[in-house]
Amino acid sequence: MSERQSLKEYLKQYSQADASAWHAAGAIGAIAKACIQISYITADGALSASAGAACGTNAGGDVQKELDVRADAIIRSALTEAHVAILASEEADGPQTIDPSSRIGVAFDPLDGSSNIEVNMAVGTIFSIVPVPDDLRRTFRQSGTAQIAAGFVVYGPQTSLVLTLGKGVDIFALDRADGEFKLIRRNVRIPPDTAEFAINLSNRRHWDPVVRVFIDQCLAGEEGVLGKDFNMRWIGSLVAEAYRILTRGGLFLYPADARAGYSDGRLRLLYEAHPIAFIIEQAGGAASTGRARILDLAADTVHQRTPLIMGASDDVRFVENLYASPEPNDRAKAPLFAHRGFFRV
Ligand code: AFP
Repeated sequence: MSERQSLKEYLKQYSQADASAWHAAGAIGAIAKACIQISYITADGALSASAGAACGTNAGGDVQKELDVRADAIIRSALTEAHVAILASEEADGPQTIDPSSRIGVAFDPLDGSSNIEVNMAVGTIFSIVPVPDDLRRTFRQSGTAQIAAGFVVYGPQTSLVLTLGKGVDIFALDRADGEFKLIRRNVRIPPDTAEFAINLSNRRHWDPVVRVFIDQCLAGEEGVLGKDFNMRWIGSLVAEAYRILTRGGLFLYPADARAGYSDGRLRLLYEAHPIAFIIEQAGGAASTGRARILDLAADTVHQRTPLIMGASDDVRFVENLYASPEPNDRAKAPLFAHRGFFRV
């Protein structure tokens, strides 16, 4: 069997492009090495002390698990060794300046989905690599289109790294025989429409009318205006949902809702939605708040939240059209439902 390309060889080729690519390749390599270490700790689960135990709350107000803190420390230490100018993490109040002579900054969620740890479900690490503008303080105030690279690692049955350098999406798997990430899928593409959606249905009473109408149409299946049945998933781990969508297509929705603190949804723009949106778009999908393209947004604060609707491009566009169409209660009869491939009548 031909040797699979290692992440190290892949990054070596990329790093020759220019100074930013060289710095970005160094940061990605450092993050990948840190994630291999995190992968072993998550795999040990309860054997490695109380990894899933709550140990406080982070700056964004989320419950912090012991493993969140450990993962943050591992990645922060790795990036301090790499040539990075400034870091922003879900687990820290504000950005940390490392080496101002570097050309890149890194925003990361060290452990996404950490409420899944104690139930042995997939969790992950998400990262976004951005250029440093003239004013270092504005590094994390740029729109998502400024990103140089983005990726996430899923600690599931397989430890996989999904990566975009701005020219498509490639996937690597951790080869435990030699401790290296190896290329398993090149130029991943997401089908434009789908019959599988992911949303936390328990929040239905809190959603705005558009999301309620849209999901009710999904649930109505063949008998409804959609004209086809759907499958539903909700893993409670953004990286696992994104990986599934990159593998077999689909649509993910974490909309804004009426609960206190959820007026902009739950997910963070800088180190969750921006990197995931970059990857999804690079794979031919779409990522939106329902009213705006995620990558066109710039964060005002490090832990700013955003609604996120991402995956199959035709279906994301359809939800955007629903938001732009007339009164919500007319939406189920909206001409859109009659003319969309997704909603065959
Ligand atoms: P945690 O990191 O606090 O577990 O949150 C995970 C997450 O940000 C994202 O990965 C999931 O898609 C989403 O929250 C799950 O949210 P609900 O628990 O409200 O369903």
